[in-house]
Amino acid sequence: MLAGVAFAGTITGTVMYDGDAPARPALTATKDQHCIDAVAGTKSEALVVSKGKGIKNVVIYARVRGAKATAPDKNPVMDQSGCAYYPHVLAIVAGSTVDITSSDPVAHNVHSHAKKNDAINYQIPQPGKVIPHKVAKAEDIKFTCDIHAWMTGYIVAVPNNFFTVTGYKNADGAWLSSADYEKSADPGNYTIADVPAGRARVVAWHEELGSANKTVEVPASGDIAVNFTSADFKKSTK
Ligand SMILES: [Cu+2]
Repeated sequence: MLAGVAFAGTITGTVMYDGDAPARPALTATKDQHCIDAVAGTKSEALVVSKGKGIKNVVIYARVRGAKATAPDKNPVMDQSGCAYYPHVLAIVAGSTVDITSSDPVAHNVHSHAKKNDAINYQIPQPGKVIPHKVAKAEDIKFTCDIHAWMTGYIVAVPNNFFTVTGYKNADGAWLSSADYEKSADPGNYTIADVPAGRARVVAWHEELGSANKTVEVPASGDIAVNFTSADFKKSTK
């Protein structure tokens, strides 16, 4: 074997809903005309399933021994747009600083329900204000807005850089809306590349379904398929 050659494989698979997904409840804004207009016709993002039975907004990561957490050079952004958190689920590596901001002409507040990280609660009175928020520890954190009760979002901080989110971006790398995802044939495809060969625990998290995990041996080259369905998930007991 040659020194310096990396032995790494790709974990890939699908996350699919068993049976028929429940209809998404419509959201209703009750204050601020901007929000009432923006939210009209939108639906809850808590469980979004495609025509291909794929589940959107599942965070998947691989726990591997010795993996480091490297924060990105450019801070991930959690926006508030149309009186919704955007993206609805933002996955990051622990130690990242998230730029929390707003694009809306109405005041929001960013209310973190973190237990392991700082549980911030800040007003964002006008669009463009940025609150850099360091998320030091791995945790799935719910965010709400105390002004607008229908607003929820999640920052999911994972322990290393081997992570992805289902249904998150289209082929061009742009955010994929839940309405577009619902119409798609996506089976909940995901890919995590360059995972070191050896044992890995593949963990999947979803805000409604809870979490699931499977332990696999990542090959020294090529792919290993790890598929999940909604029946694999158990709700968190915390
Ligand atoms: Cu708000």
